[in-house]
Amino acid sequence: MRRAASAQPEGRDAVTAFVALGANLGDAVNTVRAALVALGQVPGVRLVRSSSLYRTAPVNSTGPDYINAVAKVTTVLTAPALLGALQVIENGAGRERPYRNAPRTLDLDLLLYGFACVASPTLTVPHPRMMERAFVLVPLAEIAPQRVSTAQLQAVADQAIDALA
Ligand code: PH2
Ligand code: MG
Ligand code: MG
Repeated sequence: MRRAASAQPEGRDAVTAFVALGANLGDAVNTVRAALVALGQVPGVRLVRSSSLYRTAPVNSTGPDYINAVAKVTTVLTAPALLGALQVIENGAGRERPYRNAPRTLDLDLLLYGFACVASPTLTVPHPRMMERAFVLVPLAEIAPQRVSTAQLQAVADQAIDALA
């Protein structure tokens, strides 16, 4: 059945997507909180839910502990357009990319875009390393338990992760 024309001005059905947030330079807690607000203010994006903030040790990275979280959004943007919006927010937080997995003021990764699989030179969805990382799976399971299995959580159970009080 076709939707009423006014329900979706862009003419696209909204897709549920999940975004991972991480930061370990500067005031990481405030940066992640501000990024959640900024995400919800992107035209064509609605912030539906955000996980708790978690403190995690760097994984294949260096520097202070990370603050991590996951956000659930609905969006009428395409996956590449959503990725572009995430990069604008990262850059606004002063993100620099001196080398792979360098400590960072803010990292926003597109984890899941509906149930789509995307494999382009600039974007891979589902995120190729998400299943290896407690700092992604634990907050994702908090807000979308149906998207993470018990076995997947078990596989990362050795990685320390603490919800912030
Ligand atoms: N991000 C990385 C590499 N390592 N470790 C933690 N704890 N949290 C992160 O967000 C993180 C990481 C690459 O994006
Ligand atoms: Mg990342
Ligand atoms: Mg990234």
